[in-house]
Amino acid sequence: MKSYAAVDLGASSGRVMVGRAGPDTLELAEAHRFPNRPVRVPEGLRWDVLALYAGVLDGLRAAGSRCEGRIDSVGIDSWAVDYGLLDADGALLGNPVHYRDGRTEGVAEKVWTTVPAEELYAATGLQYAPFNTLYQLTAARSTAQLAQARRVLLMPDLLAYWLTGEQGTELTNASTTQLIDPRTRDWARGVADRLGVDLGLFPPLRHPGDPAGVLRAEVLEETGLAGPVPVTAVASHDTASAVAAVPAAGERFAYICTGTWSLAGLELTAPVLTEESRAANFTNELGLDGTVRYLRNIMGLWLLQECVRAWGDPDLGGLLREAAKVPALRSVVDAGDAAFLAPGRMPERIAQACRASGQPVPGSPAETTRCILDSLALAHRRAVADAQRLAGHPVDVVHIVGGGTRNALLCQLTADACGLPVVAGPTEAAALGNVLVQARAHGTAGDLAGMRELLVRTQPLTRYAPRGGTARWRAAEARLADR
Ligand code: LFR
Repeated sequence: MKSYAAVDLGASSGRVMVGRAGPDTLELAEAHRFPNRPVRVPEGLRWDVLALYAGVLDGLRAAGSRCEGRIDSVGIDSWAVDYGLLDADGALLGNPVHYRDGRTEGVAEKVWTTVPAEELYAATGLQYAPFNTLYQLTAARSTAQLAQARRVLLMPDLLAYWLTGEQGTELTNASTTQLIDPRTRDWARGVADRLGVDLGLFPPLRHPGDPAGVLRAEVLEETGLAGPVPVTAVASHDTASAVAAVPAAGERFAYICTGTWSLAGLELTAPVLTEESRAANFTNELGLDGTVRYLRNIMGLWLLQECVRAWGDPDLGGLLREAAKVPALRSVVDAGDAAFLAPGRMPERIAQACRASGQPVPGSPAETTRCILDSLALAHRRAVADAQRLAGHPVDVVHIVGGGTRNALLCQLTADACGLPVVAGPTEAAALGNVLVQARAHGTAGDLAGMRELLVRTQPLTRYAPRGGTARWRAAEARLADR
């Protein structure tokens, strides 16, 4: 059996996991977890990428000590869209900008005066989100840093570069830039030309499973690993790795990758580029093996994380138990609303959204928590239903993967709201998808269907049956739509 290190970086924490995979085995253990704390400096909100890299090195050392210093490969996945700029010497220019930074406000509207939103969608299939890399690069246009930049590296590609000295642009993550054509799975050169984006700044595309270099000698020394250790490109967008690890049998399934975000949708074989799909703000991101991740971004547990932070970090278990006792569906907010994107004052912002829509204003933390979970379940219901309709692809089951699988109330409410059975698990889906792609590249895992069979056989899954009462969810949905 081989051992793989999966570096999985989320918006609030990073982890290095050790995965062991064989024909009938798939095990995952956490070697190291570290916080990912964005920092607000006078210029705006930035990622502390050096702290992340230090966490990765610590994690590789911890991973090695679990495997007598022998790791067969390393793979890196992270959140999407963000990037670092390198100068002509290959040195990083400044801290990467956080996608929740305000610099992209109003930028999309300016871009659309050159390439109308409809054309942009038809060419790239990407949802509107203010932080798409295209808008970030446009916002950075007149900055000294971009003028000096000779390279753009997406976050996992930047860390891989520091580990190996080699540069590439991994495709699944590149598909979130709004500069990729999901039909050709190559750069959308026409769009880039019209918008003055220099695609030459990106190193060549690489695909999940491609070799991405070997750990540099200094990295081996610092981590105590025995070389050579190859780095393998995985589906480096965390959501792409998580979708690869959805333990589905067959094709009639929807998934919700839960964590800071809820990414809810379908796995398709071709993008849906219709005007109706654009209006519903569905995205066509690229997945493993020619698949398309047709999904909607929903604010996700970010809403709760930000409230919990504002409340001074009370015990989450207790809060959820209290929230379960609060009457259902008293007030709901639109969990897809970009108004909730920026950090800060979340309980007040949720209260304000309820007040403005003439609903009871949640008072206690338990009531606010209930409002958030009901709103998320409702947004899950809408996304699963809209995706099926827009793609003409019916489903019988909803898979929930990621951190939200630990939240039994959210899983049950999602089953109730969707009126479909929910299968929850695995929690560490992104890390498992990361490991499986490495295992396949190194000869110990099968195709996507084979990977999923292995997941079904090896991972603990929890099932939630819908408890009825879909009419109440339908009514809540109509109420929200009316406002
Ligand atoms: C989830 C995720 C989403 C992406 C958002 C911002 O971690 O990668 O898929 O839309 O973060 O990058």
